[in-house]
Amino acid sequence: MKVYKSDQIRNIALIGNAGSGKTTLAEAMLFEGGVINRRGDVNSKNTVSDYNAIEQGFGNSVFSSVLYTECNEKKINILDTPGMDDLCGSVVASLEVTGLGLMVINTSNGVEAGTEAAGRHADKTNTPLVFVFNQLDHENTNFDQALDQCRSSFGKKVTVVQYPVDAGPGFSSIIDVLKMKMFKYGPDGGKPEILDIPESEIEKAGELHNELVEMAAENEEALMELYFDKGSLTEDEMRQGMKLGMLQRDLFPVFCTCAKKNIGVGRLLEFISNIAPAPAEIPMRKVIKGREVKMEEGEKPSIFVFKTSIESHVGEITYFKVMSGKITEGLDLINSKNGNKERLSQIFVSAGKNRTKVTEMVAGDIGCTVKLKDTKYNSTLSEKGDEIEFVPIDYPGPRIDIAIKAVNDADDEKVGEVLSRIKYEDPTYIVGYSKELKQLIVKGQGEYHLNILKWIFDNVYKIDIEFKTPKIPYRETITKAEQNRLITATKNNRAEQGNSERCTC
Ligand SMILES: Nc1nc2c(ncn2[C@@H]2O[C@H](COP(=O)(O)OP(=O)(O)OP(=O)(O)O)[C@@H](O)[C@H]2O)c(=O)[nH]1
Ligand SMILES: [Mg+2]
Repeated sequence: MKVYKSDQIRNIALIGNAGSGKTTLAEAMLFEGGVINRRGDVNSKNTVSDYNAIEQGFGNSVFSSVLYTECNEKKINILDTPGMDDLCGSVVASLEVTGLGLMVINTSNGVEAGTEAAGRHADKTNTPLVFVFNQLDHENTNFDQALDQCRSSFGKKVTVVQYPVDAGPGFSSIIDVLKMKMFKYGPDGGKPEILDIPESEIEKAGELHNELVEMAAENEEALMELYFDKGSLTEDEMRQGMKLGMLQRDLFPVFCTCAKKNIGVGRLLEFISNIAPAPAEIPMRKVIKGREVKMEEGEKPSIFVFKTSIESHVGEITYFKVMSGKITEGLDLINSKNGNKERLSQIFVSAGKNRTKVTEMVAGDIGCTVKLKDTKYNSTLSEKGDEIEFVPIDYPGPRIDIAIKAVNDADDEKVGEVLSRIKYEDPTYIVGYSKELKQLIVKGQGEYHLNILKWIFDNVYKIDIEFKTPKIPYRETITKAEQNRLITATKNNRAEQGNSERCTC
């Protein structure tokens, strides 16, 4: 496997409503980059990203998957996140680590609850967005309506770079107003024919091109001057302006795809490889301990762990981003949380469950390792004597709580053990024993989140569990006489305080 330099790396997170097509898009991206030579399908349960048994059981993504592809000599790391809002923990972590969100929209539904929820996470983490208008081959697809809805929810910064010519079941052609060309795809998608814009579309394409030029020029004074002088910008100047606009979250470009038929995916990757910010171009994660770190290859090495997963036959897999310097196989680093030495005996790049060993990895890249002793999500590993701790990921707080119990009393202890593992894989489960209620309480994001927990107990650990409403804690009620006594005592207290204050004046 090739070793990529920092400036050859791009990191993106696929976010959006459940079923909008993120996993299908990821599959097409891997295919386009030559990482796989056959595209799987979520319905056939053979995609690279949804490889967990639970994902195949539920028919949707449950965990974020770490994948990569290649385009124009750049390695594009892709974090495919689940769209169900109950699983938002991995959306937040993925946005914080990648710094660019691809918001996938099902154009037959427009903006959905999950689109808005993902948008809120992107706002909170201050992450730039690219909109991917997907499923343009649907009978009910409606590009204009989806665009209007995105503009009402996300503002006028949602800017058309591409629009479909023939959206609907025979969808094949996209007009690109950055390149001012039409891309026409065959039935199997892939490489398009690049054609001149047809006569009938020239006026519309010209107007949208001008809108895009203005949106790009607005981001830098020099570009604005050029635009006033020449009345236009070159493709490179537009790219420069668009990149600045994206970084400032003033421009959210819109791209068109039919992920299922691999239409528009290659061009989207090309745009990411050309315009998406390199890791050093996004704001550096702050530290809460140690020196200020720069995302540079020449710095001392440090990595930030954003995900832990447990897989049968492998054990614990630790996913990280290299935050500075270069890491190599066999490197010893210190976990700043507990002071333990950890050896990176093997480092891998990951495409779902397939891991490829690499000898080194540089600042900005995303990879994984195995067999660490005691390093979980939110840990920083750095050199001895250069202990650093990055700001932890701000996971969303719980929205519901429930008491959990083994159906068979003999399994009670095992339930506790399993929960303490699961909460490392999904930190939005919070587990604790309430001494007051004498119940084991799980806090989570919602009913779906709890269904997932039940599935894991049933299918992975084969332990029968039941959920119960937490007991209501017993509190003494205050009698009327006692209330009166407390009121009189408070009044006397206040009067005494007032006196003492006056005395000191
Ligand atoms: N017709 C059509 N179907 C699509 C397209 N993209 C995805 N689908 C289908 O939409 C369904 C959901 O696709 P996924 O890729 O699993 O969607 P997702 O966004 O990953 O869903 P979650 O993991 O639940 O968030 C599947 O049946 C796909 O085959 C598309 O461009 N056109
Ligand atoms: Mg998915």
